[in-house]
Amino acid sequence: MKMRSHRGRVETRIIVLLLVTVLSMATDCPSFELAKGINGLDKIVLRECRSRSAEVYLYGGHVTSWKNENGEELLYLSSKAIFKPPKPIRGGIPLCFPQFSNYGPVKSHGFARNRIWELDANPPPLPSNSSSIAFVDLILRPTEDDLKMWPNNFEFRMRVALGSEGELTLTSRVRNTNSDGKRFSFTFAYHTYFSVSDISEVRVEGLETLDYLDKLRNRERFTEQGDAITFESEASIRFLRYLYLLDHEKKRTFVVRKEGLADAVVWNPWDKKSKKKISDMGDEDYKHMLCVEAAAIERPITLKPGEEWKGRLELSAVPSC
Ligand code: TA6
Repeated sequence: MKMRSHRGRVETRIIVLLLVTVLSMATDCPSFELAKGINGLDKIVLRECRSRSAEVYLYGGHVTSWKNENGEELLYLSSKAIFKPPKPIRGGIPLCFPQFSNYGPVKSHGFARNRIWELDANPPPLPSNSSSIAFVDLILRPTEDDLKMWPNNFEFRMRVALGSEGELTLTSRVRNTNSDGKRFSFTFAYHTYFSVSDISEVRVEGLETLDYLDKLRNRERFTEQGDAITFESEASIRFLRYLYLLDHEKKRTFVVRKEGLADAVVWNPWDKKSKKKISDMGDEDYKHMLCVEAAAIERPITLKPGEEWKGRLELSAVPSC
């Protein structure tokens, strides 16, 4: 692999930071800015004039905030979230790569969410979404430790974009840069934590007739019969296709559109698990969050050297009755 020196990386980062700052100052209504987040970690803030915004930490390439035109937060972020590497941030949109959960030899949910990503000054062209108001490009390359865990060279590029209607789009591109002719396979998820009014007031639609695997029933395969699922206990299930998350109390529907991501996971840890096993989550937080994750799990993605995979997630929040 072509490993860049630490000094090279620092210099590139300083140039990119200067460029971003100059561009941000050049407009009355800055579309993005660099800021210090919790515990001094670097974050990028994407904005448009009507209070819509999104925030992404370089730590984990992790989106931690997405706000609508009223400044309301649409993602759940735990008040107990530990913003201290290597602990992943609880809430927002963790990236699971190169492995989802414990489906393989790498640690659960992979290592991308535990790494400091870099700003990508010169990403290869990505067909731009003309409605994007602000976006930022990030890149992750493997560290020596990653290569011990998962011996594959890759470039993982991600664009986070805020659209003119407030939609949030994450586009991931993973390229195999192995120089020894070796293919690699990986699984992936955008582990999105949505903020909901009350878990007993929400339902997920768009799942009828789809097959699913229930992790709480030995990952057995079932076929969904109903037109929606509601929540009364712990849930950890995996579906296909795109989804709608309806929050009746807030009169809001989240639409989850996905490309290149055949699976979806729906997860809520419920009371016992969040109290006993998830120390970085408040005891009652399970009532106000639901993970609806766009993923590629059942059929891992396989890339030959030089090949690239793209997985796109678009989230929008629309009024509903
Ligand atoms: O996506 C669902 C899941 O795999 C659950 O089984 C649960 O463990 C969750 O992710 C959170 O994982 P984490 O490692 O972030 O605590």
